[in-house]
Amino acid sequence: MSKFPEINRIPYEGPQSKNPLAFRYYDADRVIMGKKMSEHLPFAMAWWHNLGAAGTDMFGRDTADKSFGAQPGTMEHAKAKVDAGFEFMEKLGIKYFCFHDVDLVPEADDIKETNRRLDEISDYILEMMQGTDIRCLWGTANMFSNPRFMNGAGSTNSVDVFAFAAAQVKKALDLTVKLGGRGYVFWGGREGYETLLNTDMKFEQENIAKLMHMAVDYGRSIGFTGDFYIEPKPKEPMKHQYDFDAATAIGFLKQYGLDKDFKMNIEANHATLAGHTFQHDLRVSAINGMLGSIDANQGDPLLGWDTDEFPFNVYDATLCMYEVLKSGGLTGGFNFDSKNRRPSYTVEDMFYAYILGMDTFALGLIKAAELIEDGRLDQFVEEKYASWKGELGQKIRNGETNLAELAAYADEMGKPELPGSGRQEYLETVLNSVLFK
Ligand code: XLS
Ligand code: CA
Ligand code: CA
Repeated sequence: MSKFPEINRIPYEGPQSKNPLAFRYYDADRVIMGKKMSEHLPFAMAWWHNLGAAGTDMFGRDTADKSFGAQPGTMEHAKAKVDAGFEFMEKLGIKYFCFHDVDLVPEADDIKETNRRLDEISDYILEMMQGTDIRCLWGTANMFSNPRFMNGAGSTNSVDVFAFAAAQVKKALDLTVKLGGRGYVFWGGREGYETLLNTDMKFEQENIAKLMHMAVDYGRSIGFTGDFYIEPKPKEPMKHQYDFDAATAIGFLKQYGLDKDFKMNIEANHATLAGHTFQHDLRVSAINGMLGSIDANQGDPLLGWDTDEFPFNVYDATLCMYEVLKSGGLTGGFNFDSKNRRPSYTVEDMFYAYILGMDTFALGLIKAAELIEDGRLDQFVEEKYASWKGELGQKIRNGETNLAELAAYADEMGKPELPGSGRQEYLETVLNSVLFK
C-alpha cells in the first residue's frame, strides 16, 4: 500500500514551472560536459533524517508523523520505513540511500538480537531493490547515540566498549556489502574530548586508527571494493573532535597508513563549523586525491551549529560542483544529510525539501560547467602564476637551485616588481555574470 498516495512521480518541467511538485533544473537525462546529470549527481536519501527525524529538538518534541502507519519501535515500523523510503526514492528518481545500523531497526538490549533484526530488514531491503536500480551509497555504524559511547568508540577508555564498537562496524560492513554499497563512512561523532584534563589524546588516536585498520582488513576480506570515508567535523557533540576538518583527517590517515583505503566524505555544514567554506574542504580533499563523497546540506551562520538544512545556496552549490567537475567527479555521491525545518512537518514538505536540494545541485552543476566553459577564471589563474614558467621558476620547481643562488639572483635584481593584482572583485563579477546571465 502506498505511503504517499497523494504524490505522483516528480517530473522535470523547467525553470518556468510553478508546480511545487516538479523539478525546475534537475533533468536526469540532460547531458552536461559529456555526462548525464544523473551520472554527475548520484543523489542519496539519508535514512535517518528522511525516515526517522520527526522534528524533536532540545526544546520540544516531534512535530511530524513518521510512523508510516506502524507502531514506532517495532519491526513492522522498520519495514514500513523501507516501503516509504523506496516509494519516496522512486518518486524522486533517487538511486541511492545511506544508513546507520540503528536507522534500519530498533536496537535490542542484546547485540545478537539486534543483528538478527538487521539480517531480517536487509533481506527485506534486498527484496525491495529487485527490479529497481536503487542501491546503497554508503553504510555506517551509529557509535555515538547509545550511552555506552559517551567517551567515544575507537577512542573510548573502555576496552569492552571498543570491542562492542568493532562488532557494530563488522555488522555494518556486512550490511553495506550485502546492499551493494559504494562506500563505508566513519564519522567520529564522539571521537574527541570535552577536556584534556582527563584525556590521553595520543592513545585515543592510535586506537581509532587500529579500529579503522581492522575495518579495512575485514571489509577487503568480504569483498568490499569501495572506499572507506572519514567525514570530518570539528565539534558537536564533543567540544573538540579529532577529525576536525579535511586537512586534519588527511594528516591522520597518512600518519597511520590508511590513506590508500580512505577518502573524505565532506559535509557542507561541517566545513563551515570548522571555520572554512564548503569549497575549501572540497579543494583540500581534491588536491590530495581524496574527494570521495559529499553530504549535501547547509548550515545557518546565524545559528552556528549543525542545523543540517536542505541546500538552497546556489553560490555554494556552484562552487561545490566546480570543485567536483575539476576533480573528475565523485566515486561516492551526494547524500542529503539534511532535515526539514521543524515547522515543515507534512508529507509534501518531505518532497519539497528533496526537490529543493536536487534542483540546487542541478543548477550548481549547470552553472559550474558554464564557468569552466567560460574559461575566464582558469585563464586568470594560469596568468597569475605565469612567472613560474620561465627558467628560474622551472629550476626552483625541479629542485635544481638553492638559497645561495637565489640570493645572488636577488642581489642582481635589486627588488622585485609587485606581484600582479589578485583581481578578486573582477573575478566575483565574472562569477555573477555567469550565474545571472
Ligand atoms: C552528524 C553526521 C552524521 C554522519 C553519519 O553530524 O553528519 O549524520 O553523516 O554518521
Ligand atoms: Ca551534520
Ligand atoms: Ca553527515
